[in-house]
Parts: sequence; structure tokens; C-alpha cells
Amino acid sequence: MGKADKPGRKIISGKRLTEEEALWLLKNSGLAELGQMAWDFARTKHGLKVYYNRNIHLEPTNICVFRCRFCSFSRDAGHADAWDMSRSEIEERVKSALSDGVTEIHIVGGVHPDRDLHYYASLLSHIKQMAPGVHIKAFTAIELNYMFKKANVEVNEGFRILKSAGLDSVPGGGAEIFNENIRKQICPEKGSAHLWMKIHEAAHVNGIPTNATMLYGHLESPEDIIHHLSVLRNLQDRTGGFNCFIPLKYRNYNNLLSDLEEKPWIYDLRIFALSRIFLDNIPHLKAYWPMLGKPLAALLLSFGANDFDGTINDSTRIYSMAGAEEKNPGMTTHEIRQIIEREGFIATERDSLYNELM
Ligand code: V47
Repeated sequence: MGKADKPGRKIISGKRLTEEEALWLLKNSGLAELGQMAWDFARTKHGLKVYYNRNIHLEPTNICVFRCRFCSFSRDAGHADAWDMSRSEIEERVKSALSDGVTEIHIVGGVHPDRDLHYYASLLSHIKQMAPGVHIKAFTAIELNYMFKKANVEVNEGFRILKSAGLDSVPGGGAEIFNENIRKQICPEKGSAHLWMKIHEAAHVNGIPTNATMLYGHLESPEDIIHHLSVLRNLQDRTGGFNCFIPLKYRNYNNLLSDLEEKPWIYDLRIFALSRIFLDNIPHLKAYWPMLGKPLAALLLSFGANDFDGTINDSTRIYSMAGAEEKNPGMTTHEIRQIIEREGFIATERDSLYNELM
């Protein structure tokens, strides 16, 4: 590509970037230029609003049949650090979340060898009975595929069962990076990119909105990043079912890829800004603070992110076990609002479908 500002001019005129232009920008654009485009794009879409919510994560178990090389969370049954919550333990957590006024419970965990669709449907019904007004966002595509297969239930039927048990939406995990060669190196046993897409498409077709993620900062190339974003943009053109995109920065503590250095924060800014301008059809971009740390998540609000995620209430271990700065992540809404407002934005509480709450 010739002129440095060619794709930039295209963005300003409201046209969609091609893969080639996006790749050029990711490789060649100055950070300020890329940041400015993402800023303009986000302001056009959301003004100065930045969203947050009141949520907890529930990680019922870290016992997992897979050994993804980037994962610091999974353990074999019987390991000293393995956990497997009982129903009453889960009940306690839901009760405490209710008394904290949460509006969302995000459930993900290890792919437990003994748990199938019926186990999880019963868990969802139980939680929904206790907390009928709370949105349940649950299970990565990889967990869903395993539980459907184990119960010998076809995907659409599986979603119908989970939806009637209380599933409201599906989180974005398990996407990692869609290039199959890299996937084989970082998570050889995990389902393919095609499988991840198939599950999300089926969720959308069954009226269940989902999120999408991308694990970056490990072995992937700039081409792999653009490929990943492009696959998501194409599916979104067909279904419109993605609410939010969440780039997840690879953290290197205590896993089988620990030899890889973490990328510097300047790379995070580029990934977020580029994602914002390329994914013109996915409304929200989340800076997930428990993974990134509060200062970096705050900075990313000026590079296209418009969602800070939530209060968390010290309920997730995936990222603290992987080396994230936040060892017991939790914030009050007051603290979240202060961070957002200090960066010059309008802190706006949302529900899980991005309706504003007063
Ligand atoms: O798929 C695991 C990632 C994901 C590491 O939908 C790691 O709102 C970095 O998807 N370094 C699960 N990342 C979490 C997830 C998520 C998180 C927050 C919000 C939402 C949402 C979804 O966590 C996994 C994997 O990509 N992950 N280990 C690690 N060492």
C-alpha cells in the first residue's frame, strides 16, 4: 500500500476496512494515528459513554479434560489445587451475589469429565429459581460442545434445553486464535475454530446472544489477528448475534507457554484500536480489567474500548492464576465509576444486553 494515510481516510469516510488494509494498519500505522481512528469510531458509536455492570463469575470447577498450553487454571482431579464446588457452595455464592445486587452471573470452568448437559441444565434451573431476575451468561463453546456430546444431544436441542433452564447468553471464551496451525501449538486438544463458530452460530440462530474473544500475544502473527477478526466479522454479518468483542492478553505465569514473554502494553493498545475499527458490526469492545489490570484497562478506554466489565467481587481465578496483577479482583461501582470518569468518560451502568440502568 502506498500512502500512509490511505486506510485512515477510508475509516473517516465511514467505509469498511478490507483485510489487506487492516493488516497494513496493524503493521505500519503510528500508534497515535491508529488510536485517533479508534477514538473517532467509538465516539461515533457510543459518544462518551463507557459501560460497566454488577456481576460475579462462578467457576464451579477447574478440573479439565484438556491441557491448553496457555492455561494456568486447569488441574487433574485429586491435585492439591483442584476444586469442584458442591451445590450448596454454589448456592452460598449465588445468595451472596444477590445480596450484593448483581445483575449477571458469568459461569465458566474446566471441562469436567463427568458433567453433561443435564447436570448443567439442572444447575442453571437451580440458580434461576434462586435469582430469577439475574442474567445468566454461561459456558464457553468448548464446554457446551463437550456437555452436548456427552449427553448425546444435538446442538440446537442442547441450546433449547439450556435456554429453558435459564441460559440467557454465552460468553466469548474458547475462541483463542482461529489459525489452526497456531491452535495446534497452543491448545492441541481443544475443538477447532470451525467448531467454535458452529456453536456460536447455533446460539445466535436459537436467539441466544454471545460474546467473542481473541487470545493474543503468544505465537500468532499479524496475519492471524486479521484472520481471526475477519472470521468474526463475517459471522456477525450473517447473524448479528455478537454483543461484544473482548481481546484477551496472554499472561504467562505457571503454564506450558511460560517461556513466552508477555507483550508490552503498546501492543495491547494497537490490538484494541485495530479491533475497534475493523469490527464495525460488533457494537461493544471490552477492556476486561481483571485480566489487564486497572491502569491498562483505563488507558484502553481511549483506544476504542467502551466497556469496563464489572464489579466481579473476587469471584474469578483464571487470570490471577495466570499472573494478572489483580490477585483478588473486585471493585465497588463507586471505584469503577471513578476510574471511568477520571479518563473523561460518562460512566454508565448496563445490564448484560447493554440496556442502560439508572
Ligand atoms: O478462552 C486462559 C483465556 C478465556 C489465559 O464473554 C487466558 O464477557 C490470557 O473468555 N492468559 C476465558 N488469557 C475467559 C473469557 C472471558 C473473560 C471475560 C469476559 C468474557 C465475556 C469472557 O480466558 C479462555 C482463554 O482465551 N485465558 N488462560 C492466559 N494464561
